[in-house]
Amino acid sequence: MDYKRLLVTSALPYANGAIHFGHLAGAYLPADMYVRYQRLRGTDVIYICGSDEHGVSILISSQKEGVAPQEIIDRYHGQNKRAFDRVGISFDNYSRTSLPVHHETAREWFEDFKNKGILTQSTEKQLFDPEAGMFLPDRFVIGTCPHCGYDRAYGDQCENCSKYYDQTELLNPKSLLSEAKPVVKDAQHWHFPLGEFQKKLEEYVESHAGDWKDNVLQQVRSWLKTGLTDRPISRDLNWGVKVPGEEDLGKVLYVWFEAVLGYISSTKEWAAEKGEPELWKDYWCGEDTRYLAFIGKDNIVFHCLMFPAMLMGKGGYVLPDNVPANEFLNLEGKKFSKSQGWSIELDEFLDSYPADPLRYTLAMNMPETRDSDFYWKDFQARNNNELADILGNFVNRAAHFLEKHFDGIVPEPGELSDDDRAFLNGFNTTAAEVADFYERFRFRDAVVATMNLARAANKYFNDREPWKTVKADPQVCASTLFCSIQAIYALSIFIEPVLPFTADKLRKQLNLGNEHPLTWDAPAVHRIPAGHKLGEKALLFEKIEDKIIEAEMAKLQQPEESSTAEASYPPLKDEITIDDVMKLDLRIGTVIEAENVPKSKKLIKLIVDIGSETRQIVSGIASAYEAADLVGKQIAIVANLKAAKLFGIESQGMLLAASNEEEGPMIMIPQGAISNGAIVK
Ligand code: B3M
Ligand code: ZN
Repeated sequence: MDYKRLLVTSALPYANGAIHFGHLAGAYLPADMYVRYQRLRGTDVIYICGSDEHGVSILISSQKEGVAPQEIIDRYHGQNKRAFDRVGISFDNYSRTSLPVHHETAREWFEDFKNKGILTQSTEKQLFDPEAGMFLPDRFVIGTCPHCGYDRAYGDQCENCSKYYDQTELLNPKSLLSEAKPVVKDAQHWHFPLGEFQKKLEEYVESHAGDWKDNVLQQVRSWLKTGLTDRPISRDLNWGVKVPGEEDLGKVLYVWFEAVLGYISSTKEWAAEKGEPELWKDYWCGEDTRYLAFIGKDNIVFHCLMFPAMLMGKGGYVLPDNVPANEFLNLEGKKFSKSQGWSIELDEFLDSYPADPLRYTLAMNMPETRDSDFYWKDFQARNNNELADILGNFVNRAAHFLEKHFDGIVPEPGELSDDDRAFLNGFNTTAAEVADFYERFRFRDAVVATMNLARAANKYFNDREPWKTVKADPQVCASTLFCSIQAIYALSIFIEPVLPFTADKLRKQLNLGNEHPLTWDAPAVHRIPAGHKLGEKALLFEKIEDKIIEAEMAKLQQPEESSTAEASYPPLKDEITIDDVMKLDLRIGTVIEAENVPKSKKLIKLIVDIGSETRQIVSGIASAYEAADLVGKQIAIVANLKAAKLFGIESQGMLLAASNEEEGPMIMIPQGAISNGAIVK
């Protein structure tokens, strides 16, 4: 698409918690890399974001902590804004939806829809808490999912099966406000007729079939296939943007209806602060604007259907040209969960480590097409073996050599050899390749291609052996150093989107002024001239020792005290094939002896007859079973598991049991008698 200016937004994080690595890898780092790349290209681009400060999630936090919602949003808005800044997310504006400019904008949009007759009003059944005396927002009611039977399902969507439903469909509903059983009552609400936009949205989505990511297209198409229906856009709450004309009725706009408009109000704030209050219109209403909305996968429907329909209904606004949604990032194989202590807070992390190695690690593991993980060990390896040993090493060697043999001054090169020229030409290739990856939102590939230049530079330096030519052929040595310095210059530009702090250090180290352009295409044409004196050497990356990483991992294993309250299960593991299942040899056996392991509160030692032989198995089930009660019971075991020692006692297999933090373990027992050795499959 040809365009004159670029508008980039990232999802507005709720101001009720600290942003963590998952958020960063999902919606902020990719957008920031993209925007930084575009700035280097000279594109007219603005990057807009802010805190989402309304909605029930804020109220829940305020209720949990027993403080006013305002206190919650003030705390987390400040904290998140600072954390984003520290990790180098380069917003042009980071606003907040509690500002008057946002309330005015949202109310104006609502009134415009109302005046145009787009909105409908209807009465619907809603759960009412007779004790608290109020209608219950979806997140304030819990019950059994009508689809899968999960018994801690919220009023709008089941966390277990992901299905959406109406809160009145919940079985055995319970108010989270008072524990009371809610009653069904009539409530009046405004609706946005999403269904009427079905056709236009289908055309819109299909016009992007060639350029939207598969995960996004698939989700949106399946929504369209199911058929879009009207969406209620008002809520009975006392926190949010008041519905115009109903200020006294305790009605506010549904948070999603107004939060997406936060992008626009944030842009208005940006323009006003620039002293050009009308400038926001160029970005939102100019036909030659390209709009990109970066989000995580849970926000797809709002950005690909709801918001576009609202923009269509308002008229004269640009629609998202792309919505490059990422999947989720997990932590060491498990979902991030602050309440379970399975999380790393960005702010805290940045107190101990610089931002760039984190940005690099997250970019290399970006959940672009499927969920991915942050592993501490991987972070260490990326920092030590890639950033320090490849990029840092090359820069150090070249700068050190230059200092030692050329007083830190770029030498006049001799006649360049084919190798030298090929090396310099390689910068063009890198520039083109990396650019292409960014344009296609392939961030990991972009970073790999960038680092390949650092790899090539190391190899070049090795192959040219300047430590030999410095005596044998000074002209050749001068050429090698001349080219190496050009490579540092090129790297300082190409790494900027992913390693902005390091890029800054490199520019300082190279002692670059404005005469050496900071643009994407510069390394292909511009050279740091002979005679230029370099600045002071910088330490680019510090290696991280094993014991530091081990300590970090140990911290993760100790959940906060409050953790058990909200037992939740890790996400399902990756799909496997029947062949994988067949590798397990599961057998039925009878317990013929059982005794507690001395000095252990948890372990019981069992002797199990599995037909062909007996096995000794040590199992952590003593909290739930008396050893004596187990004798004679049939159980299932993994029979081909390599033997291991537990508490110094050999265990030749593993017993199958179900458990979570509060319940169990519960041994898996066959429903009827079956002979020992029978295969479980
Ligand atoms: N605050 C939801 C979320 O953080 C929501 C995004 C709003 S984007 C307009 O996942
Ligand atoms: Zn369910």
